[in-house]
This record gives sequence, structure tokens and C-alpha cells, in this order.
Amino acid sequence: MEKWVHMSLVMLLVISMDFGVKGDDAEEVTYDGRSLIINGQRNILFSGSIHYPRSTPQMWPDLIAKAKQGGLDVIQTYVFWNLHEPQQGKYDFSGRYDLVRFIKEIQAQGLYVCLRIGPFIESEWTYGGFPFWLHDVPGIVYRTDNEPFKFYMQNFTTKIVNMMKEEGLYASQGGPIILSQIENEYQNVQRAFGTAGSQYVEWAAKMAVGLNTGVPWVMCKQTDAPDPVINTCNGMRCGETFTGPNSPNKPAMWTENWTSFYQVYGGLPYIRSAEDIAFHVTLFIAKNYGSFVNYYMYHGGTNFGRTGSAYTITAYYDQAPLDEYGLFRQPKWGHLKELHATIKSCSTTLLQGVQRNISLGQLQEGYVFEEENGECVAFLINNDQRSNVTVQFQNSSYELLPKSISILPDCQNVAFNTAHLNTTSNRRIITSRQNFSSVDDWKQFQDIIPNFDDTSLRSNSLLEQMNTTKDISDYLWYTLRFENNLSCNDPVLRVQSAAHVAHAFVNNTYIGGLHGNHDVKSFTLELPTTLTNGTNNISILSVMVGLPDSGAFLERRFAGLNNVELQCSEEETLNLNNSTWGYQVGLLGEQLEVYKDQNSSDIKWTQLGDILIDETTLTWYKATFATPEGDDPIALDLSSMGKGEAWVNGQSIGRYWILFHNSKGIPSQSLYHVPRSFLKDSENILVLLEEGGGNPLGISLNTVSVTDLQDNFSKLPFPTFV
Ligand SMILES: *[C@@H]1O[C@H](CO)[C@@H](O)[C@H](O)[C@H]1NC(C)=O
Ligand SMILES: *[C@@H]1O[C@H](CO)[C@@H](O)[C@H](O)[C@H]1NC(C)=O
Ligand SMILES: *[C@@H]1O[C@H](CO)[C@@H](O)[C@H](O)[C@H]1NC(C)=O
Ligand SMILES: *[C@@H]1O[C@H](CO)[C@@H](O)[C@H](O)[C@H]1NC(C)=O
Ligand SMILES: *[C@@H]1O[C@H](CO)[C@@H](O)[C@H](O)[C@H]1NC(C)=O
Ligand SMILES: *[C@@H]1O[C@H](CO)[C@@H](O)[C@H](O)[C@H]1NC(C)=O
Ligand SMILES: *[C@@H]1O[C@H](CO)[C@@H](O)[C@H](O)[C@H]1NC(C)=O
Ligand SMILES: *[C@@H]1O[C@H](CO)[C@@H](O)[C@H](O)[C@H]1NC(C)=O
Ligand SMILES: *[C@@H]1O[C@H](CO)[C@@H](O)[C@H](O)[C@H]1NC(C)=O
Ligand SMILES: *[C@@H]1O[C@H](CO)[C@@H](O)[C@H](O)[C@H]1NC(C)=O
Ligand SMILES: *[C@@H]1O[C@H](CO)[C@@H](O)[C@H](O)[C@H]1NC(C)=O
Ligand SMILES: CC(=O)N[C@H]1CO[C@H](CO)[C@@H](O)[C@@H]1O
Repeated sequence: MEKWVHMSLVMLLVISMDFGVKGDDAEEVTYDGRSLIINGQRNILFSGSIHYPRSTPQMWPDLIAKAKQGGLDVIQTYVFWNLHEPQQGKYDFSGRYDLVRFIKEIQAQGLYVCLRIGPFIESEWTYGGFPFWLHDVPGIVYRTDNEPFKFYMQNFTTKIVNMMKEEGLYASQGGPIILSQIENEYQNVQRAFGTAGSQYVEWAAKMAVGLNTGVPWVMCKQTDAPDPVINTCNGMRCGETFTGPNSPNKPAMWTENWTSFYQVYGGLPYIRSAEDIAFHVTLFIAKNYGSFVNYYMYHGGTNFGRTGSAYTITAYYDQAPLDEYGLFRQPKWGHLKELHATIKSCSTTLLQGVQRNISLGQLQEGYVFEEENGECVAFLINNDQRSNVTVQFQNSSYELLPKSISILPDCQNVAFNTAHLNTTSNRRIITSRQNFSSVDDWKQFQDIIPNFDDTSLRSNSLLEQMNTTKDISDYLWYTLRFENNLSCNDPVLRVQSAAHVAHAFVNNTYIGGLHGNHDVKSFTLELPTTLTNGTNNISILSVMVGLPDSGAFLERRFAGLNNVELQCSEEETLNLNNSTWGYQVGLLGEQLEVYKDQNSSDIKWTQLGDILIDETTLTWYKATFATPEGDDPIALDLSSMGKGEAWVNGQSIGRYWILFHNSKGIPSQSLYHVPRSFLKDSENILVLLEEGGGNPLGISLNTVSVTDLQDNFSKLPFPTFV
């Protein structure tokens, strides 16, 4: 009951620092059972995830300003290893990958940073953030007590920590970083590794702590996080599910409060209401002494290029308080802002007071925090999903909405109820700025369908796809030259795939294709075909839509074709697995980088011919457009297309997949964000790779805005940065 009193007696754990010189504004970050303590100050911290490579440096100042205006104290980000070290020992921290610039921007706006180094991050990010070259390190087993893996994990973690130290970015040096994370939800896979898994957790904690950042480390979803690393909760309902810190001197922290959920192709958006989020955040603070809550995501952004993991759509957490474009999503943003302000108004009492719980009815309870000086905060909770209930508290009546919590910062007046929206919803407005409906707008380039004779990479087996492409492309051609000696001329071609999409061609003619989905990845194509007497060419294009990002033994995953056969009848089946296969990694257009428009003489762009809708043709399309006036974000509506990838001025805005409809019969994503910083003043070049028979004449360029029904948020002056 009087947990806090006991906890305050626990010795504070002070993390040692080994920095020679501390800046004037260096802040010591420690913690105890109640909260983080920054320079001697306790606070209840609200945090939000914004991932720097999922937006652009030009967007960062506005996103951070809106997070601050929404009442956040901390910005949380992962560090994306495969962006930063695409080849072993070759680093990239430029442009959207400029981690230091992102952190300094947060610092400039007076917020703190929680840096989740991982370096395994999952995050619906291709390969969970691991660079693919790790796969080819001899003897490697990821995320366990394995020397090669630990070497590279330590090497990258050290690189990042040293970089932060050199820039003076830890709070202990006067910088904004108050927390770091090592590993990520390891408990989900730990059992697969047995005792080696436990040894790895010990090692990871020790390795991280040994880097002497001067600020605490956390491990999320790791109930046995070794001291002094703090175990934190991830989930939708940590107020109900968190079993608590694993030591009385660690605070209750929620590192991922899911504001929505990531969406996959074929899936529907997950709508988590503002009221539900507010209920669980409040419960975590009231019941669990929660002192740190992070919204995952506060701004999701865009999986540009090929960075999304298997089947993940290009828009990431568009339903977050700031939508994909960085616009306010109401009422979510405004409702949480009011919650944050209410909690802040009484956080001293929450942090210093003694908590007691009271019963207010069968499904109603209360938490009261009282200080010796009489200051008092009450949370009145109605767990009844259906009914309003009137409860008595300190001689007054309070009506509680269904499944809600009323916050009384003075134990008398209700300042906030989690289910009472004081913010009006807004709506997205899409304004058409340019159509590309004229044949003259477009040029096209037909990619080739390679036959066996066009290939040089050969194998007498079906190769694993990721190991063959090394992830430089989504595409791998499996080709075969086949002398028809079957007793029939019209066999069924049966192709079993553990990749994501397969398109089959016989003698350069498309005969059909199929795809799997996020939950059931394997599928079998069964296509009746007609062979000619003598030599036939079979070419199968196997496609991946992102690498896997989760689970144990990621290094051993199999993708690609795993069985190919021709069947005349039950009795007569010819298995082709051990035939001599010829391979082509990627498409011709990718090799030529046709999206870069460097006028290579190899690229024969032609006038737009007949568009073969619903035919798989592998066609590249090119058009130009002028930059729409104003500052509103820009999006391409690709709903007339099939499946592929889009580039603007040589930069990939991501994969699109319109043909994969969800249970409502519509594409999971039709609008694709084109950041303004990708554009020139005029003559912007749009290139599309279409693999599913889409029609570019139906594309439109749009600007995106939101209605402002109540607050004129967008008119508020935000700091401008250059
Ligand atoms: C990481 O490994 C490379 C060699 O691959 C080495 O040059 C570098 O010093 C290492 N960095 C750290 C921080 O261990
Ligand atoms: C996490 O967020 C959900 C909604 O996204 C909310 O219901 C829940 O209370 C939050 N939990 C914490 C501990 O913040
Ligand atoms: C207070 O919480 C404890 C522990 O959850 C529970 O056993 C007790 O019944 C609660 N008391 C009231 C009055 O609700
Ligand atoms: C609860 O009360 C509010 C007004 O206080 C009312 O608008 C709402 O309809 C009531 N809900 C139920 C389920 O009775
Ligand atoms: C509630 O009323 C009783 C009797 O009138 C009084 O003794 C008590 O002090 C009151 N409590 C509060 C919190 O006002
Ligand atoms: C509700 O919104 C109004 C107008 O924005 C504001 O004045 C008021 O304080 C808000 N109420 C709460 C409980 O936050
Ligand atoms: C594009 O076409 C649509 C539908 O035909 C039309 O409503 C829209 O106004 C056009 N946009 C422009 C910029 O011409
Ligand atoms: C990956 O390919 C190389 C040849 O490039 C081969 O030696 C190795 O066995 C393959 N590894 C796996 C796991 O398939
Ligand atoms: C048909 O050709 C395959 C090789 O393509 C060979 O293995 C098989 O024995 C041949 N079958 C007959 C009936 O000739
Ligand atoms: C193919 O060969 C078979 C016999 O082997 C013959 O019956 C058939 O007519 C031939 N088809 C063509 C198109 O030549
Ligand atoms: C292909 O070769 C592998 C290994 O050489 C063998 O295990 C497998 O049975 C063969 N498959 C067929 C269909 O012959
Ligand atoms: C060897 C052979 O007959 N190949 C044929 C495959 O099919 C194409 C037409 O689709 C023919 O042109 C080839 O002769």
C-alpha cells in the first residue's frame, strides 16, 4: 500500500561516469523505484517514438515541435544498423540517416532523447535492422551467446555510443540523451536459445553498462533484465499487464505504448481510439506508479525504398497522433495533450505522495495520492464497459463514463476524463493537383524476361533467395531450359514458394502468378500450361516484399522457390528441383538504374504503347511533373496501378501494392507520400516499376491537408529552422 515510502528508503543507484569534463549543463540521470531522476529532479515523462529515417531532415523540426506542443518530454528512436553500415565497416550517416542532426534538433527544442540502439530492432524494418552482410559471417547465430555475433553487435553499439559521446549528446555531458536501450523484446525468442540465451542477456547488459554512457540502460519486455538495466513494458495495456520492475529500486516504465499497430498488405488499419489510449496511460500512472510512458508511434512516417519488412505497407503507423505526413490526427493528438497537461499539473503530488487504493463499487476503484501537506490527487476508475456509474468519493458524487478514468488533481474537481473528448475529430483532405491521363505524359521501358541462356549464375538446385540476391533487389529470376520428353503437351506447372510473390513465364509468355500474405507466407502456384515439342524455356520471377524482421534464427530463414514440377497425371510428375537452373538477380531496369535518369544509351524509353492491364509485363513508366505550390504535403494516388516501386528524382518513395486488397475489397494503401524535399522547382521525374499490369494514366498528384474543425493548430507559429 505504502510502496513509495518503502521505495524511497532504497539506496539510489548512481551510475558512474567516466567523462573527464562535464559541461556546465551536464545532467546526472539516475533512478529509483519511483522514477528517473534527472539532475535531482523527478518527473513523469511522456515520450513519443519518431524514427528519423521514416521522415526527412526537413520534416524533423516540425514533427518535434508538434510533439513538444502535444506535451511530450522525450523523443524515442531506434538506431537503424542496416542503414548506417550497409557494407561491413563502411558507414553512412548522411541525409535521412543523420542521427546526430536528429538528436541535436531534439536538443534544440528542449526535449530529451531515449536512444534504442538495439542493434536488433524489429520495428517492421527489413531484417529487423541487421545488415545483410551479417548473414555471411562464418559460424554466426544472431542474438545469442555466439562469438561472431557478439563481436559485431558490440562493434556497432560501441560505434554509436562513441559517436554520441564525441558529440556530447548524453545528458551526463550536457546532451539530451537520458536513456539507452540494448536488445529489443528478447524475451520473445529467448527460450529458443536455452541457457545460451540467458548468458547472452547477461553479456548484453554488461557490455552496454561497460560503455559508460552516464545514463541508464533499459531492456524492454525482458523481465529478468540484469541490474542495473531497467526492464520496461511494451504493449497496449501495460496498466493491466505489466508485472512491474524486477527490483524495488527500478521505476515502472512503458517503452512502447502502441498508438495503433503496423499495417500489412491485405490488412486493415488498426484504429485505436484516443479514449482507449488515454485510459491505459492513466491507469499505468495511477495503479502501477508509471513514471515514463512512450507512444509507439507518435509519428510513424514512411518506409521509403525497400526498408519495410515482409509484407509491411509503405505508410507506417499512419494512425498515430501525427499522421504519415506529420499532420495532426484528431482527436488523438489533442486528447493526449490534455491528458499530459492534467498529469503534469499534479505530478509533484503523484511523485511525492503516498498511494492508496479504494473501492468505489463492484467494477469501480480509485487511487489516491496524498502528501503530508494535504495536497491530494485522485483517479476514479470505472471498469464497466457499458454503463455510466455514479460513485461517492469524499462526500461528493461523480459520474463516470463507461470504461473511463476521471482525474481529480485536487481530489475534488474533475480536470480530465479519459473517455470525454474535448477535441473535435479532423478529416484528411486530398486535393488533386495534376493528372497524368494523357498518353503523351508518359514514356515506357519494357524490362526483359530472361531465359536460361541469358543467365550466368547456375546451380543444380533451387537456391535460397536472400542468400542469392544479398538483398540488393526484391527480384530473383529462376530460369530453366527444358527438353520436353513428357508424354503430354499440356502439363500443370506446380511451383511451391517460400518467398512472397511468384510470376511464371513459359517461352516468354506469362502464364500466371500468385502471392502469399503476412501470416501464411508459403503458397503453391498450379498453372496449366502448353509446352512445345523440343526445347522450352521456363522463367519464374520470385519476389520478396521485405525481409523478415522477427523470431529466432533469422539467419537460417528460407525464402524463394522450394519445389518445381511438371505434372501430366497423377502417375507422371517430373520434378525439376535438381535440374540446372540459371539465375538472374534483379531486373534489367534495376541494373541500369533507369530511375536515375542519367540518359544512359542502354535505356530505350519509348512512347507509351498499349497498356496491358491485368497482364504481368514488367514495365517501367516515366513522367514529369511540376512541384505543387504551397507547403502542404504531397502524395501520389497510385490506385490505378498494380504492384511495384516508385521513384521521384531518383529517390525511392517505397513499394506499392494496389492489387492486394483487404477484407473490405480495397487496397491497403493507395496514397504514397512524396516528401517535398525530394522535389525540384520544376521537371520532377517520376518513375514507376510495374509488375502487375497497372495503368499509369490513372495516377494523380495530390496535396494533403486536414480540416481544422476546432483548434487552429496549423496556424500556430512553429519555430522555423534552416
Ligand atoms: C569495429 O571493427 C572494425 C574492424 O572490422 C574496427 O576497425 C573498429 O575499430 C571496430 N570498432 C569498434 C568500436 O570496436
Ligand atoms: C498505451 O497506449 C494505449 C493506446 O495506444 C493505451 O490504451 C494504453 O493505456 C497505453 N499504456 C501506457 C502504459 O501508456
Ligand atoms: C487495494 O489493492 C490490493 C492489491 O491489489 C487489493 O488486494 C485490495 O483489495 C485493494 N483495496 C481496495 C479497497 O480496493
Ligand atoms: C453517459 O452519460 C453521458 C452524459 O454524461 C451521456 O451522453 C451518455 O449517453 C451516457 N452513456 C450511457 C451508456 O449511458
Ligand atoms: C464528509 O462528511 C463527514 C460528515 O459530514 C465529515 O465528517 C467528513 O469530514 C467529510 N469528509 C470530507 C473529505 O469532506
Ligand atoms: C477543453 O477545451 C477548451 C477549449 O480548447 C479548453 O479551454 C478547456 O480547458 C478544455 N478542457 C479540458 C478539460 O481540458
Ligand atoms: C484529375 O481528374 C479528376 C477526375 O477526373 C478530376 O476530378 C480532377 O479535377 C483532375 N485534377 C486536375 C488537377 O485536373
Ligand atoms: C549462401 O551462398 C553461398 C554461395 O554464394 C553458399 O556457399 C552458402 O552455403 C549459402 N548459404 C546458405 C545459408 O544458403
Ligand atoms: C526426360 O528428360 C529428363 C531430363 O530433362 C530425364 O531425366 C528423363 O529421364 C527423361 N525422361 C524420358 C522418359 O526420357
Ligand atoms: C509433338 O510430338 C508429338 C509426338 O511426340 C506429336 O503427336 C505432336 O503432334 C507434336 N506436336 C507438335 C506441335 O509438333
Ligand atoms: C535433389 O538433390 C538433393 C540433394 O542432392 C536430394 O536430397 C533430393 O532428393 C533431390 N531431389 C529430387 C527431386 O531428386
Ligand atoms: C523450342 C520452342 O519451341 N520454343 C518455343 C517456345 O514458345 C515460343 C512462342 O511462345 C516459340 O517461339 C518457341 O519456338
